[in-house]
Amino acid sequence: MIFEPEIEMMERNALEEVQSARLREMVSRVYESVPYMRDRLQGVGIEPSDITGIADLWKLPFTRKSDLRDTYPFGLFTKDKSNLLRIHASSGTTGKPTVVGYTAGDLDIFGKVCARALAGGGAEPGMLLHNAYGYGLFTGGLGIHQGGETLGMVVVPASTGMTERQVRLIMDFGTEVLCCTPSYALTIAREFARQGIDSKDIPLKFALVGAEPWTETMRAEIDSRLGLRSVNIYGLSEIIGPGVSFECTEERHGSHINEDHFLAEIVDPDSGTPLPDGEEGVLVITTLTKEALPLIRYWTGDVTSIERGECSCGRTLAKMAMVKGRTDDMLIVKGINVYPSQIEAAIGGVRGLSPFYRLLVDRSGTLDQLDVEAELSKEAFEEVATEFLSDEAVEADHLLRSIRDEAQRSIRDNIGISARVILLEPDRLPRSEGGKSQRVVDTRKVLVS
Ligand code: DLL
Repeated sequence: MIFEPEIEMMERNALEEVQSARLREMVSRVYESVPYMRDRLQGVGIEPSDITGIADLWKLPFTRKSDLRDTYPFGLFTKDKSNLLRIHASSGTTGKPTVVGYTAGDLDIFGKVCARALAGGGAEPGMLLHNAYGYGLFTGGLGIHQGGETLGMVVVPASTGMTERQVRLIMDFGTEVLCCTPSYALTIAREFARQGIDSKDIPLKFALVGAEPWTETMRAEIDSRLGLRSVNIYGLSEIIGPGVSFECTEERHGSHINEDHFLAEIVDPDSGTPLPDGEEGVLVITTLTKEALPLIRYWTGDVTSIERGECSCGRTLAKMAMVKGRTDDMLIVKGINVYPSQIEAAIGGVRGLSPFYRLLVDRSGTLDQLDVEAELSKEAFEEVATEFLSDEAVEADHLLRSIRDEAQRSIRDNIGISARVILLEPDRLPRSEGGKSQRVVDTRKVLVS
């Protein structure tokens, strides 16, 4: 189902006209009402009249997370805080949190873009939506909640944690749609298995997962363990929250960007130069309709690429590839750039491994060392245990070594880096309780321990 077909299937010329008109209006509004941004634009010699349409976008300067921090809490807002209906904030592991605000109009857009995503993922009015994104300052819980209500779904505001209860509610209510992070979807799947519930008896049909990078291997795992069809949902608080882009269940290949609200570009991470469609770089977004916190060329830090063209679902909205990671999550190991999701993809195809892994980066002397802790799948572990018990320790050892060697080879062949793979028993690594998962422990910066 397409929630707003008149927009989501709009002809590109017409869409670009809408974008240009909205961009002109937005730049003038920001110039008039945000002194910090007026100074920034004047500093690079830009007057609102210089921006006649989307072809002039490149002339505008980037806005970065540091601008939000420097003007904490409300310095980039166009409206006085008494005109807002809601505030969210990102926890911010370092320094001040990033604060974002919404007018009534912004919340209306938030609900609609999330409704578009839910509909794209297979949800329909009247279906039950189990929302296991965190409720609170994080945008995931309330954003998806409002999207569900906007679509006419019955929302179960489960939030995160208490996984046993989540499973019971889904079974008792006969819930069709699940929303949570991909890592939490796997935690929920494990709880279903623990309770002895077979995937074919789980009522769930669709899942919209996002808020952190994930891969096709994880998708296959989520789909088969929960007996559903999962799609990606992407977004960030600064732009609105979830609902910036979403996959359609027809293709599940690229996430449609809600381009009537969010103008997307891909730029070179070093020079900031816009890159052509299909090339990988940093996603930069300009909000076209946001009232409280409009942002000009916001540097998301997320690495992806954009494709335009026909989609079998009928939508004409451009699509962005799965986010590979954030430029600030990128590890440089022995001089080679590595995103955790690349390691995940490289070991994902190795038979005998589960989707759970963790990267440990350390330095001995001047040499970086990358260790990949990877859990064995339950089946492989049982095979090894059976061989040990029946006095076939040599075969067991052989099996473990072959899994390890294949994982190391795959990392070397795919990423060009040598890593030591450490095999763990199932369930040894910390599991997601609903929030974003931490996959990297980098001790290179530790001065004293
Ligand atoms: O994570 C909003 C959200 C909630 C999106 C629920 C999807 C579902 P923030 O906490 O501000 O907002 O974090 C935004 O998370 O810049 C990406 O680095 C990452 N991210 C979000 N969605 C995806 C995704 C929410 N589908 C940051 N794939 C973004 C990969 C994602 N990374």
